[in-house]
Amino acid sequence: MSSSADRKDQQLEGFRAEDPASGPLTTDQGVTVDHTDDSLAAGERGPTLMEDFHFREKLTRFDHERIPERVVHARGAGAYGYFEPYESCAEFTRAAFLQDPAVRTPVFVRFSTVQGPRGSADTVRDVRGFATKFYTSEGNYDLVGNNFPVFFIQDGIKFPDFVHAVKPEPHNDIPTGASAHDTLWDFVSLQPETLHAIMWLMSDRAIPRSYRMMQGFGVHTFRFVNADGRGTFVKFHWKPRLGVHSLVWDEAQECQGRDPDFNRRDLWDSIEAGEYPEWELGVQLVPEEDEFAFDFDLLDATKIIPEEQVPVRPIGRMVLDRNPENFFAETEQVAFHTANVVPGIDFTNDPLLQARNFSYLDTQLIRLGGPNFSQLPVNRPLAPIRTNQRDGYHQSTVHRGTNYFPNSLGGGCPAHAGVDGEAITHYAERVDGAKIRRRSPSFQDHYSQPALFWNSMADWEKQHIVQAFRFELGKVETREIRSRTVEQLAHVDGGLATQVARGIGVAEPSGAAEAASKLSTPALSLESLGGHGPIRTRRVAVLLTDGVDAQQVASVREQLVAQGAVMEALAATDGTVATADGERYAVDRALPTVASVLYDAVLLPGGPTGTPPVTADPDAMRFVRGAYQHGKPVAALGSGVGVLSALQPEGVRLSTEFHRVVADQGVITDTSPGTASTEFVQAFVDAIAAHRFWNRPPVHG
Ligand code: HDE
Repeated sequence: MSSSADRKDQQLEGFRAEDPASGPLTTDQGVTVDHTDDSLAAGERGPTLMEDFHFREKLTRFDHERIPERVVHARGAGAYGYFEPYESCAEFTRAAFLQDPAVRTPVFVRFSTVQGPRGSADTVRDVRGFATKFYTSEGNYDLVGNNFPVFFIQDGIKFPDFVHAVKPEPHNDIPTGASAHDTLWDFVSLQPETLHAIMWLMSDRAIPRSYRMMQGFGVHTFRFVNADGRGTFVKFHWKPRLGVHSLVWDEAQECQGRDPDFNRRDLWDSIEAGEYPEWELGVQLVPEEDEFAFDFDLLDATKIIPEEQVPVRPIGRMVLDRNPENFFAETEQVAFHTANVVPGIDFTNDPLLQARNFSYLDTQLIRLGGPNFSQLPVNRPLAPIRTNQRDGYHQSTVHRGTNYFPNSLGGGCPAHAGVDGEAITHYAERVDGAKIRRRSPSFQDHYSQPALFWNSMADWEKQHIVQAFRFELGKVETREIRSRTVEQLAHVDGGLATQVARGIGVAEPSGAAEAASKLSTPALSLESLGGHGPIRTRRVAVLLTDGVDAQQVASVREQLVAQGAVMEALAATDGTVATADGERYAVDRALPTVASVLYDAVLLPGGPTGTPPVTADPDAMRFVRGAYQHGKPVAALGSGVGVLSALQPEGVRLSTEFHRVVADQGVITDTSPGTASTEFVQAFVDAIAAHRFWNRPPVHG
């Protein structure tokens, strides 16, 4: 793995390579200018002249650098990669990119938050977008999904209402990137179809540890169509290879200040380091004849299909292995559209999906300034384009020949493919109905699935959900909205509603209703999705001071790095520390520039001469306290254990047994001096793989 300095050098190399032929500076017209540091003026101290075309062009171009940010999902990070199917899916779909395991289809993925503007922080409580563009041989296919499997509303006509409610309040544009405010909860309390997605939003799913450790979902029920024209309902799932992991709320908030780019930096750095994130694509398939076999409607995007009812079948994998070269050109200008489908993938009548099929094209027209955005490199299909569409803003294709059909002058080209063969045909679904503006009665149950979600959570997840509700509703100024929301929660689960009510100073729900469902499904719980995965790319901090036993550090480092973990040496100041054997040990970062929230685990090595004085450094102690508080693995060796002992009065739990490995709730200690034992390293690796230990008592430092 290359060091961050090496990576920076490579990047700069890239910038230099971009330098147009390394020649002299020119105007947009290609005229060479002598310099660009002084504007043309009438005398050294005189007024600037209108005639200075270089100055005017430069400023004008600068003034026009911004395009409107996305109304939602404004803040994003993208990467290129590829998708390959495990085997042919011909039985269900004729989509060319799902036929042959030997065929790799290039992709571009953009991850995003939803509420905040482009400059907002990454680790806010929010849904994450997970949009994938497959550049298939039959044209572009966009799977524009989220990291929740359900959405807040059932019909797209409510989208502007929902988005207005969750966005900053209109009078003062507050809060940025946050849902904890009156208008959102006013809407939620009056629109119970939001409750299922709200449960996800209050869970730790809304604060992912990394985009690389996040599930993705197509949300809607789509339709696969095979070569015989047979349709099968399908729901799409992305599952990360590294397990599903989240932050804790306190940590997420601190991250917003310590590193507002926490998630996008993580994605960028991993790809630069050759640690390519990977997801498995899975599908839940429902034969058409089973359309009405569920106690919810497949067309209702506020519902999941429990995996016990329809298992997720893995069909392929996606690897992201290349960072974009220019954020604006690629990540900002990428244009997704749910209606970008290829033969073999079709829609259903889900009213949310139908609305999206209108909205995304409309959005791109205003955002990218005209109809030719599909000519931008990131949007351009690999499949050949032959249309009679012409002109418009920013047309960069020089079309030749005729531009209408039928024609004889152009040899009848582009010709019609006909309905057989390669052409896409819309699924011939029979439709018959009166024109009405009315929600189907099959969309009316808003409480069973939020209850299913709640029942599926581990105790610590439930606790986090209650705390999140208390935080969010605690920021709501209008008491009536708080009470109304609690009444809604009472329809989901009386216990949940009561616990929330107690934290926000409103009356507990009267005669708390029975739970709306007694069912549960482990597939929803982070407890079952997270633990004991590989430790690849987990960030481990080792806290150093003068007198450290370098051999001891090396004995842990070697094995952790061999398993793909990233280890960074931190000390009070940058530079080096003196080791016990008289050498210098290079420091990666100075403690005041980082915090435990940016790492997954911490190692406290010792030295042969008693407790190293890291206990005297308030930054170091804050670091250890934070890591412990957030449930992260903490390992200490030799006199390094003394650091933990110093925190015992604050509530850090530590069983001091001398000269043996003790692993308890992710705190691994061995007071023996010298190199770490295999047993110690294994216990540390296991703890890092488990990610977090939720059952630690709170500390009060
Ligand atoms: Fe979107 N959504 N959305 N959305 N959405 C946009 O399109 C919209 C919905 C999602 O990285 C916009 O290009 C409507 C569900 C992602 O560029 C806009 C409705 C899901 C992204 C839009 C929905 C999503 C968007 C804004 C209700 C998950 C970011 C900029 C009918 C399945 C894509 C843009 C990227 C972006 C409309 C609901 C996911 C305004 C009308 C459900 C990941 O067109």
